[in-house]
Amino acid sequence: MAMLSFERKYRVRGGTLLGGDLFDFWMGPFYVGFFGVTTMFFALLGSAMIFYGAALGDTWNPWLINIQPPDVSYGLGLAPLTEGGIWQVVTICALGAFISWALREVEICRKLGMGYHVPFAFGMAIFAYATLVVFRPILMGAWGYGFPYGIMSHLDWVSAVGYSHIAFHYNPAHMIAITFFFTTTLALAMHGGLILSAANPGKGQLSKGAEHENSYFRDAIGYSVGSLGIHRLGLFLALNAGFWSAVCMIISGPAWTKGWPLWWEWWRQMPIWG
Ligand code: 07D
Ligand code: 07D
Ligand code: U10
Repeated sequence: MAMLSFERKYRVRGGTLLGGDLFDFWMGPFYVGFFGVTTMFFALLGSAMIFYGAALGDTWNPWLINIQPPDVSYGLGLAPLTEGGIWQVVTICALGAFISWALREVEICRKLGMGYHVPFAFGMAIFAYATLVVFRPILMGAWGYGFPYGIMSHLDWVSAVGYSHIAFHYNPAHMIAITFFFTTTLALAMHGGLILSAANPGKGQLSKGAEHENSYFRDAIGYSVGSLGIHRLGLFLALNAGFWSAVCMIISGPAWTKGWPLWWEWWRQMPIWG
């Protein structure tokens, strides 16, 4: 891919966390770095294991390929490759690749003299994934509680875990997470809409700037959070969506085994009802 005119200026040496100068170079548009090599290593090995698992299975239909975790009877031990061991290797590779990718993002931030907000945000997604396939299974005593790797099979798992708690919508942390997800899309739609409306006011009219943007929301809702503020708010909302998702699952099983509607009994039992 052609190099953009400004790219040469920003392709600076240093800022690496590991490997010093060894992998401090670019391939086409991509920065490589030590963690680019480890990302590739884990991603290729993990994908190869998924193909191996698919070859042992009975379908090449991409929607139906399914890599199952071990049976819960294996507890927290290692399982033979064909009985869930492949899932265990894929999980290690996935975590290796995701964490490597986050560290490669950190190196790029350091080169550019920027804050670590983007890798931190990706870290929240990794944290949610690790909650589902590492922390929760450890607390429940078996790798078998992780989700299976397959496009349709992982949906079946979500559904089954949901119904095993009767009505998952009654999980209070699930409610908080969903509210943060919905608020994130609302905020992005408002921000995208506002910026485009100021930049593209219509043929023959001058583009508007921050003062118009602030005035719009002061007129409409009495307050404007500001140009920097909306980005802080967006990151805050999105990080919370991931965080409360992790919370809603770490409590489902390890802390609460009954149906979620029952959890609300504390409300009915309050002495104030007489
Ligand atoms: C748009 C960025 C691009 C990423 C994409 C995903 C793969 C998987 C692997 C065949 C927003 C690339 C997909 C690499 C191929 C194999 C073995 C991100 C964008 C396009 N899910 N999920 C999807 C993953 C979980 C749930 C789609 C991953 C949890 C529901 C895609 C993980 C729970 C629905 C997918 C993961 C859960 C989906 C679209 C990891 C709770 C849908 C994803 C590693 C979080 C939707 C058929 C997307 C769908 C969907 C991938 C975990 C629930 C296949 C990689 C266990 C309810 N999930 N998912 O756009 O259509 O994300 O499913 O944790 O309805 Mg899922
Ligand atoms: C885990 C993804 C991490 C991804 C990573 C990156 C690659 C690279 C490469 C493209 C967390 C992967 C990258 C592979 C790809 C290239 C090149 C994100 C993760 C690290 N629910 N529910 C949630 C709603 C119901 C249930 C979360 C809504 C039912 C269970 C969210 C509804 C029952 C679980 C959410 C609804 C039920 C959840 C998901 C509505 C089923 C979870 C977001 C409207 C009968 C999961 C931590 C998330 C969770 C989860 C929303 C309904 C069950 C808050 C809106 C009632 C079992 N649900 N749900 O977590 O919390 O993202 O996971 O009905 O496990 Mg729910
Ligand atoms: C935002 C923004 C903003 C912008 C923006 C954006 C947010 C206001 C200024 C950005 C937003 C967009 C562009 C919008 C679209 C984005 C989305 C909808 C999000 C979803 C994104 C996607 C779906 C795209 C995903 C694509 C990816 C992740 C790229 C895939 C890349 C690769 C596979 C290569 C990765 C490169 C690596 C790891 C390092 C370099 C490596 C190579 C080039 C390969 C060669 C390999 C090696 C040198 C290593 C050798 C390998 C070894 C040793 C392995 C050995 C293996 C064995 C098995 C033995 O706010 O501002 O605008 O634009």
